[in-house]
Amino acid sequence: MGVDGFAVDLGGTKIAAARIENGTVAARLQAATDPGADIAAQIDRIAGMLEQLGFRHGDPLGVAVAGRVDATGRWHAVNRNTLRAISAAPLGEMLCARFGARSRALNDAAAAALAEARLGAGRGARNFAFLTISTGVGGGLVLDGRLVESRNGLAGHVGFASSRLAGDPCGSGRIGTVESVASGKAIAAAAGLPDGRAVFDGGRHPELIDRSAAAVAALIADLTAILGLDRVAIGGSIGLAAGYLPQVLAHLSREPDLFRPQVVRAGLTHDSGLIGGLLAALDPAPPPSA
Ligand code: BMX
Repeated sequence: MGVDGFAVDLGGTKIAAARIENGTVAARLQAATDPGADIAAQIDRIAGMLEQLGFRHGDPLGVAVAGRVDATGRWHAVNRNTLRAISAAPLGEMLCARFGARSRALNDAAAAALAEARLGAGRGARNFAFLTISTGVGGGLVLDGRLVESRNGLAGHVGFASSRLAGDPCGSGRIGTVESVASGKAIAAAAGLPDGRAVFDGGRHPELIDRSAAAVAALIADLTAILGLDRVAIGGSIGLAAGYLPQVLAHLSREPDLFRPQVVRAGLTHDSGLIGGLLAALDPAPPPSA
């Protein structure tokens, strides 16, 4: 069965929509995410983009979203500062009603992990993690070829683990998370700039980029201690920015060998979430058992 259909990747900063043919993006649209929009407005935005791409009701559709999607298909922001109007929203149900029964929603980083494990940088790795350093810090864990999921949709949200480099409140309600120092939003807030990429592009505040890389390196070592990771792929607008991965590797090199898995760039780069969303729609794993 070919990987053919449509996908949407709704992140905290941008929405991408794509027509996918034989596992690669054939056409792609992108727009800014409205962080204050409710689910109806988010779905209307998605519908407009899909229509431009030639989507027809009933076509396979994967929708990868920032936030957690629980086993009932309800969508919840974990970082409530990123998506302010999304709480227990009936995403699965509304997607099926609007776009047909072959639509499927899941977390964006989990989708990307699935794509990287099957078709990208994770191929051949037994215990694999994908990390996105973007608006937030997201993750997906694929152990023995199976995506780690939980009924509440929280599994893989590694950005909300604690960091010794952090101490400020996080939009998740925790204090001192990896996301609160390493994400694009955290870097931008510390620099007083509109977004993390502006910090990169301006070449200012290298200490903030370095702190992000150090926090991500420590997270990788922690996850390796817990899960025995063989390989980690790094994606996301910050994760894929020139010079970022070498800084993560430099910090990771100070860890003992035992806690240093192979760390590489996401092979599918900015398309991981899109391709993973469609993979999930084409082969919907049964919801996690109770
Ligand atoms: C946050 C969280 C995750 C998401 C990650 C990356 C929200 C709204 N988001 O940790 O669900 O996977 O950010 O999201 O709770 P992105 O917007 O950077 O792609």
